[in-house]
Amino acid sequence: MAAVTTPHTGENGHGKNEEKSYLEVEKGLWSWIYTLDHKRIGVMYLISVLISFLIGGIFALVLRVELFSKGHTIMDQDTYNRMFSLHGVVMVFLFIIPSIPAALGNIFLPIQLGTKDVAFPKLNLLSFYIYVFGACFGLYSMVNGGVDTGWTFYVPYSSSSVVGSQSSVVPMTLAAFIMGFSSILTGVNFIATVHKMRAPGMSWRRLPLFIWALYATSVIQVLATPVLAITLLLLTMERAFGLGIFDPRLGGDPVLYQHFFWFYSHPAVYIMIVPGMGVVSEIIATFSRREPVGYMFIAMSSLGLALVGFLVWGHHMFVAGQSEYATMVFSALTFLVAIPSGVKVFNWVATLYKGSISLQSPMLWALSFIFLFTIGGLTGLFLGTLAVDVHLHDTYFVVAHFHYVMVGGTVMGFVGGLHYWWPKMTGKMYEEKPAVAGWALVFIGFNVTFMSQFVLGSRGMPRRYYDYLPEFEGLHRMSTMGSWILGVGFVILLYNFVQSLMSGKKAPRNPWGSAALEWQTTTPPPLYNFVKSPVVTRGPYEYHLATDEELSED
Ligand code: HEM
Ligand SMILES: [Cu+2]
Repeated sequence: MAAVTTPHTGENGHGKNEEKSYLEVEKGLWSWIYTLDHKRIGVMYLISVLISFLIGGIFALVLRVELFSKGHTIMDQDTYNRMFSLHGVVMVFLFIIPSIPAALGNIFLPIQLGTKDVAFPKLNLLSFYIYVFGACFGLYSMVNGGVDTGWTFYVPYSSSSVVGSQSSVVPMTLAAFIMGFSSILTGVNFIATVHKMRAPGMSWRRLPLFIWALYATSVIQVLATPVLAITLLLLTMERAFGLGIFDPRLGGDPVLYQHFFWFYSHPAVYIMIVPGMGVVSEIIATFSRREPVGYMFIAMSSLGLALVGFLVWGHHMFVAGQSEYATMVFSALTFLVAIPSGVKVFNWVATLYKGSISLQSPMLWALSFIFLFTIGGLTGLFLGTLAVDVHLHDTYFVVAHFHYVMVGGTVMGFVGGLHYWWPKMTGKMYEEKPAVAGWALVFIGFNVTFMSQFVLGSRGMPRRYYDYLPEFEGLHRMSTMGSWILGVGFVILLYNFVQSLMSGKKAPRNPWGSAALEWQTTTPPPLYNFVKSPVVTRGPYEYHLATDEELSED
């Protein structure tokens, strides 16, 4: 990458401090707590979301143990309800929504843009602390009785303290409310950064696909999250003062709650998946050593998903008492999602075709993403088909579908991105063999866990049930055993990362031979990302210009 100092960035590139890596310029806890460096903030997010993933994952494993055999296995019904609600809330609000944008995005968006930091570094730190503050409310409600409403907080169950739920709905919805602000602020920051902070020569057509994905995600975060915030605020007021907005006993309308909730939460599915798609686009280009086929199509389909994501929320309410006309329109609109999704999958596959593929661990995750997300997406079409959904609604088919999208999509993208960028972030290499072993176990375990749930659901096993009929026991056992394989896979991955931090080999500047900008700076990057501010003279995937000489200079 041609990197020369430009006159107006003179303060960058002087003195020894600028050449030290961001991990070394300052030491000690306070230098992290007060840091305004986007990379350090990203690392703090990364640690937080990994802790959340661990908590949510333990809940998942415990849930599956309860379902291993019918009847009472290890817990009573109420505890089960709390467990699956907490699993859902933690996974959605504390883990997958912030995972890629706030952790990996924070670290790599400015570097990929060739700039020193995000547009508003203080706002960035504030978003992190808002996230932590919100998460603390969540943790408080977990130890204070938990919630048993499901992660959707559907009314009247959540609004009524007389019927049903006696649980900590208020602190938990406040947690989601507060974390929403963190999400909005990160979105605003990224949008401003992409518009205003690009390095000279970094035109829109040269933006890495990860940036396009984060940009589309940020638009959704800014537009949709306020709706959730207001909904949860109304719910809290309803619960505290008996307002009667949603609760039918007070003259409210529970379907109204569902409209509000899904007007955020369907777009939120794209907050989860679009960044994963961005990561996958980067990995596929690097490990096929090829410019992505249909670069602009991949970029624009991210914006397309962001747009149609706003039009389909009613598919969650086909059987909730929505008008028949509305159900038909939402069903038809839902199929539109297939277009941008299909565009992406076709372009990735076309990139792989004739690419010179190297099957290193990040690539394994990217390929799994394509495979599993395709299954998740196609089964979404089943659920979007009115007549089929009447049968499948609220069965395990839905549970399997959204796990294929959220775990098969987002988590694969996140873990793949973690392997891809790990050397750049930490300056250390991990071992490839355990990385592949961990991947294999996660991939197999995941399919055993959730493929069986498609079958369970299509045979009529309802979701969120503590107990089931004897004929479902075999498949439930299979699912639970799959979750153990999955769990072991993640433990190996974690072990490998920890091992790499303690005794990993030093990472070279560009271990994968990528042409993209973030690999051209030193490893780990210096405080302001580049010792000399770069001037971009070509696109991020133009491999023919990355000469052997460039690739070997470390
Ligand atoms: C890593 C990302 C994951 C995310 C984002 C996620 C998300 C969710 C959500 C939102 C729910 C709530 C479902 C509902 O509304 O009823 C849920 C339920 C559930 N999840 Fe996960 N999950 C993840 C991983 C896992 C894993 C790895 C397992 C198994 C080992 C698992 C097992 C379950 C089970 C058993 C339920 C309860 C199903 C029910 O009773 O209806 N999840 N998950
Ligand atoms: Cu939806």
